[in-house]
Amino acid sequence: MALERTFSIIKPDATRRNLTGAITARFEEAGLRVVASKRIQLSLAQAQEFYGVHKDRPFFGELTEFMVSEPIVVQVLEGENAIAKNRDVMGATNPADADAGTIRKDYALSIGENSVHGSDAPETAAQEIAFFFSGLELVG
Ligand code: RTP
Ligand code: MG
Repeated sequence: MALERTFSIIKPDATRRNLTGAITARFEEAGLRVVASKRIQLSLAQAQEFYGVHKDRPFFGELTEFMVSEPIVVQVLEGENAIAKNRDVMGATNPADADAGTIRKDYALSIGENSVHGSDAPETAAQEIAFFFSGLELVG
């Protein structure tokens, strides 16, 4: 299979606890290469736009407030089958349901403060990468 790219966020609960390196190591150990990475502070408007698909869900306010509560680290990960591989390494949304050895099992605090985001399909990966990065910032 050809190389694929996916978009990842190390969320505020994880940056706050200095888990950026540990989480990045999990990606690299799984064979995903970090081809772009930056630490940023999202505005509330940016968080609401990024999570627009969830705007009618009961957790939307909580989620967007959480995502602006501390800086985040946004990354583009590249590898074979990167989207599925990244979601395997992340584990289930709710850490109580996540498999042993996954990032969310080991680090997530709750279903909301669950340490990482990862794109769920090729179309969303492309959109999410373009939301945060210019082509010049992607160095394969
Ligand atoms: P993500 O998009 O962050 O990679 O996570 P996901 O696909 O596993 O989860 P999704 O259903 O897309 O939900 C997006 C994020 O919203 C928060 N959430 N809170 N309180 C709740 O019931 C609840 N449900 C979801 C989580 O931070 C989740 O990652
Ligand atoms: Mg999702």
